[in-house]
Amino acid sequence: MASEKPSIERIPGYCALCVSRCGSIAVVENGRFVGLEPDPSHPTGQALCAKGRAAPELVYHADRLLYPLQRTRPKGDPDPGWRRITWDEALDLTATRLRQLAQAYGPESVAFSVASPSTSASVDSTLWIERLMRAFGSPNLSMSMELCGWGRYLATVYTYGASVPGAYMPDLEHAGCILFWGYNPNVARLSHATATMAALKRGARLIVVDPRRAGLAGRADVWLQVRPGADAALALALAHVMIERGWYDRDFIREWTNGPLLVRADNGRLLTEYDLSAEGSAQRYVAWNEAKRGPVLYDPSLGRYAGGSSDLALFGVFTVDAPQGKLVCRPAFDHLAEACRRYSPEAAAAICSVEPGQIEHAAQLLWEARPVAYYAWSGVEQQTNATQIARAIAQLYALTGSFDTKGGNVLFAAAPTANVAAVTAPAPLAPALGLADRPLGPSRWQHVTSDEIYRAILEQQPYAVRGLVGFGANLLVAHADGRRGREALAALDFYVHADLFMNPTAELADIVLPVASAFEREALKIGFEVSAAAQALVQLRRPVVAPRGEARSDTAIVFDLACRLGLGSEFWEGDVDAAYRYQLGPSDVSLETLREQPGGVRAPVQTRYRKFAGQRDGAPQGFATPTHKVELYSETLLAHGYSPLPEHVEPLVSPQARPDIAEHYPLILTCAKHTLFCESQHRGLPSLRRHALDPEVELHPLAASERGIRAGDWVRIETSQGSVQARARLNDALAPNVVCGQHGWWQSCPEIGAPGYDPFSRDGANLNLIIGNEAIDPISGSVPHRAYLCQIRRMGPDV
Ligand SMILES: Nc1nc2c(c(=O)[nH]1)N[C@H]1C(S)=C(S)[C@@H](COP(=O)(O)OP(=O)(O)OC[C@H]3O[C@@H](n4cnc5c(=O)[nH]c(N)nc54)[C@H](O)[C@@H]3O)O[C@H]1N2
Ligand SMILES: Nc1nc2c(c(=O)[nH]1)N[C@H]1C(S)=C(S)[C@@H](COP(=O)(O)OP(=O)(O)OC[C@H]3O[C@@H](n4cnc5c(=O)[nH]c(N)nc54)[C@H](O)[C@@H]3O)O[C@H]1N2
Ligand code: SF4
Ligand SMILES: [Mo]
Repeated sequence: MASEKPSIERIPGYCALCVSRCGSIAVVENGRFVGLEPDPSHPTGQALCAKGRAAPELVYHADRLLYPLQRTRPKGDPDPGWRRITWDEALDLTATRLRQLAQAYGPESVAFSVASPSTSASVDSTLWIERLMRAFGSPNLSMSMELCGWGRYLATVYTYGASVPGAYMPDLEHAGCILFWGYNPNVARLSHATATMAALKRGARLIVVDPRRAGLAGRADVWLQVRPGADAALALALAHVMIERGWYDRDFIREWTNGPLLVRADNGRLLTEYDLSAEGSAQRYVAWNEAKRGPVLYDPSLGRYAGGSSDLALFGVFTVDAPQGKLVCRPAFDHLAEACRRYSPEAAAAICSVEPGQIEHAAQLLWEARPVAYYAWSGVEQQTNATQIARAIAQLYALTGSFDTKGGNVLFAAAPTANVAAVTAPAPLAPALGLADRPLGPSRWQHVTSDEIYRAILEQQPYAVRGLVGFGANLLVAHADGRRGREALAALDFYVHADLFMNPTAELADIVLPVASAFEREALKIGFEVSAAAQALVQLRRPVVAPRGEARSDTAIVFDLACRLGLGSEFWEGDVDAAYRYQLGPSDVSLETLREQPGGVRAPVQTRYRKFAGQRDGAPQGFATPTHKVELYSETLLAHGYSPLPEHVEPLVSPQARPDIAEHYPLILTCAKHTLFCESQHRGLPSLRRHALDPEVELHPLAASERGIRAGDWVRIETSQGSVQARARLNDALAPNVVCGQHGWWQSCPEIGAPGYDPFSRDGANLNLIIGNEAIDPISGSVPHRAYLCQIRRMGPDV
């Protein structure tokens, strides 16, 4: 019998399921998406992970949301009574309710939440969602900054005036030494993992800081097995060794950091010209010139020291004449060196559990194998001392002089585009929820924590939040304290949630909107981050197949909703192509060219290095900080009552900080991502779940045997907040007092008989249910997901 030849289409694009955005080819057979393959011609297309290969399963999953739904029964009722409605009904109702809330209580009473772009295709729409939020007038966006983005995107602004890493990405292609700190690209970002393997092959050195021997730690020249959350002590110790041995870039420190600026002994402020004379400017700073043996002025607007920088003192005590008498001062760098001196390798070892010899070795490698390229991520983000860790690593990095040099952390050139997250006619925004409590934290950039939203709903503090517009975000599972979150979301006047699946957070919505997956929609991506060539690529991803049911892209939802809210003028009256054209305006790339070339277009841009040294208006460009230098010493932090220098602060829930808790819960609890799943997703996909049936907790064989636990036993993870279940996995490369859990378990996979887990019950496996939200980072609000205290018990009839 003659069979018809199948029609096979191969569509170039990229997988948008996680931050890696791997270049890929989608295979479509007779109109059905059947496979995703790597596209080695794409700068991120060397390989795909199992999740990417499972993309067709995701698209055709039986639980996909296909139609807009409206709740017909009260929240809290086990049956929400979902009723299918039309898009017009869903969006008209949403627009009406949101407008009512804005009129009655101000637009700040509506918060927006978005699934993190690192774990989802929300990246296709985040700029437009932010634009909608600003056009609507809300300052409250929850996008996991306190869990995943603070150190990488915002905290380092206080040191470099820009995010490092984040904006300044590791130039793995040319690095001499790669430093991964609380970051495991083998699991988290395949494109970085392959680039690192290539770098190792050509002889680059690698340092990994991780309590677990995970991923590339096994390939590292030095693996520093830090105690969870004690990372700042380690960074300060590395800096100490480098400063003591003279292993730092003196020219960079003198010319480009605020290290030479004198600090007044009496008040800790940077000495200014105004301190020296009433006619002087408080905007000009003072350093000590050793050749002249006297003070010299530094004017940030000119970016220059009178007499140049080569003779500036970095160490010493200097006395200057001031109208009110003599002022004793020391250079900021001397203060930094002193702060680091408290962390000799021996002293630090007692805190962070890394051997002194290894600290010396790593410090030497950082110096001798430079240029250094680094990436730090969630291992050091979800910490109660996340800001201090980010600062300590940032100042350590400054010592190497590798910033924005070839092979260092570089702002790769991308096609210039219009900033579409900002609106054309911005209305004044109310302060974001957390701003009064943590004025230097994410709220400064309109990012709020989920806990701040819960407080605003339940306690109307600092003001009431009554509405929530959710694009994905599974807040109740992502964050500590999901039970309080559930109570809060149930108390909202109105909650609309757009998603691929009905997650435990969406279940509390009034309206649920079905979202097209990344493979059913078009998206524009400017730059692929992992190298200069990748960042120059602009790609308009084609839809592979039509959306299932009535699903629509987030972008389409945003534009349609905006028009119904009367904000059409900010959204090209709903014309997404017109919006893309506006976005691409400053680039030399047209929408038509992008449509013709689905594999992407290289923008005609060239990455330059050391941009800070380039001239602008007759002065060096410098850094976007108050002193226009890298701020090793931060007066901004000082002015808000924080330490101007990085310091080690004990994690707030650790054996040292809370011996009272440790008496009952002696083990340090950390966690890590799953290779097969993104955060709280993907457990319903049979090809993935088959290889990871149950939630697991890793512990050392000694810790296990002391508790009568064998590999594979079901155990209870108990903390002062409650307990959940997991299966024991033994790992003899862990410290005996450290255990590592997994978060994100709730979904079932009936096809292979794998169960779901109630995320709010002790019989479930939601790790974040047993992490408290009281102890948080005083600057960012980051939570202790990566350093907490627990006990593990084998489950039996009574446990
Ligand atoms: N204990 C512990 N907790 C953690 C972490 C940890 O390591 N340990 N990690 C934290 C981190 S780093 C993060 S970023 C957060 C993540 O938390 P979230 O940002 O909430 O991410 P996910 O749990 O992946 O949930 C994503 C949701 O978005 C939906 N979705 C996927 N793609 C799209 C899309 O294109 N559009 C829309 N509208 N929806 C989509 C998915 O179906 C899913 O419901 O969790 C954090 N929580
Ligand atoms: N497969 C997969 N890929 C993902 C995700 C996913 O869930 N699954 N999520 C995406 C998201 S949202 C993010 S934010 C990224 C995150 O990417 P990563 O930050 O790389 O993710 P993790 O594996 O959670 O954490 C990295 C390492 O930090 C270590 N660690 C734990 N505690 C500490 C500590 O106290 N100090 C130090 N130095 N290290 C510690 C862990 O052992 C782990 O190996 O991955 C993205 N990609
Ligand atoms: S690492 Fe996997 S999930 Fe992430 S973009 Fe690549 S293929 Fe997709
Ligand atoms: Mo994340």
